[in-house]
Amino acid sequence: MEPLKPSILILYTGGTIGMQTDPATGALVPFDFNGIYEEFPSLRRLRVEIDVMTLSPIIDSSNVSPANWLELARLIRDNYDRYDGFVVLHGTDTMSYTASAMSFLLENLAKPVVFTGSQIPIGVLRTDGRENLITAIEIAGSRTDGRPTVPEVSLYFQNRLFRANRTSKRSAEALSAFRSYNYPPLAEVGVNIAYNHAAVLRPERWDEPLRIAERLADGIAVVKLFPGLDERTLRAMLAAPGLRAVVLETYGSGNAPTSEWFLRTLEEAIARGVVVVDITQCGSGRVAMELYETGLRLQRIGVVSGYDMTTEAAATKLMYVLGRESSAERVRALLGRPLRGEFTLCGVARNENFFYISQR
Ligand code: ASN
Repeated sequence: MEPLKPSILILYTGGTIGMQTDPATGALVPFDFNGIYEEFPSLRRLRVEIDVMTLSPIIDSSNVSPANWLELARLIRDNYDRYDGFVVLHGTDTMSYTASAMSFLLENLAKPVVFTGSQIPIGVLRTDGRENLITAIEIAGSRTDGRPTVPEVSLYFQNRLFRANRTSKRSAEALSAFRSYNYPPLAEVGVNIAYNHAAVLRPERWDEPLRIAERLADGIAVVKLFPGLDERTLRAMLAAPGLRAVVLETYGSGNAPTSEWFLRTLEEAIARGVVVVDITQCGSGRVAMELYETGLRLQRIGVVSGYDMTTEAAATKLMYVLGRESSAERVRALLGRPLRGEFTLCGVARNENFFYISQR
């Protein structure tokens, strides 16, 4: 008997991938993914069953909000038992934020959730969307030794599959728009899909029911340091009503000025209960606050290390953790360990075949 075909649910949220040219007017109009087999007959050869759900309204991803993330998480939860994998079509501009948020929101995930999109509309001849879509579907349906090959939230773009919460959009122009500077690709796609099995996150238990977090905290700010940031401006930012946490984008390996006003302003915010997480504004590499005096001073006043997290992962992890926990001690404990492989505690990400530094 033929083995059952994997069933995949495509969740279409909007973005460039869903656009095609209206032959009558020449303007870009939304593509109807329900007609996916008619548009891409070759999909039938993939040996997967596909259903499509279109979120309403479809949006340019610049308009995405945490409320949309919670809705997406609920849709995945409500359909979790019916499908073997999920493909989320999303605009590229904020895809890394949504996909990072989803990695935290989906607790006990044991099935693939693959995000993809495109830089050129799917209805344009030279689109990158067709390959991104077809390969994302194939990855979402892939099984190894009877289990899903990539049972985590991932992002597929231009021949590479990444852990979603390690990615950032790095090019507004190139078709290879995403990078994962601090973690190796989960798969490289050429003639074949070469999975990097050792790098893939697997659940501790496969049979735990999927749970989702129902709340994401607000009051999160991202503050990027630059020489010239003055006391009045920083003080105003940290005095924002309802501020609960700050992702502080520091220099190099987590360094910041040692001027008294700067440290005092941060220390006062921390004393008011604001959580401050230190991540580097460099693309690749990690925060090591103990390395220089300029980082050590931050550590002493209670700034938390963000290790090698991206801004996208740090901001969404704070929303998730602060939405879930009210005790400052629990918050610190959850920030201090990787929950979904979003940072590497020490050293450079390593696996058997591969000593990975950067893809620049
Ligand atoms: N503005 C689009 C979006 O993020 C960009 C894209 O999808 N390439 O929705």
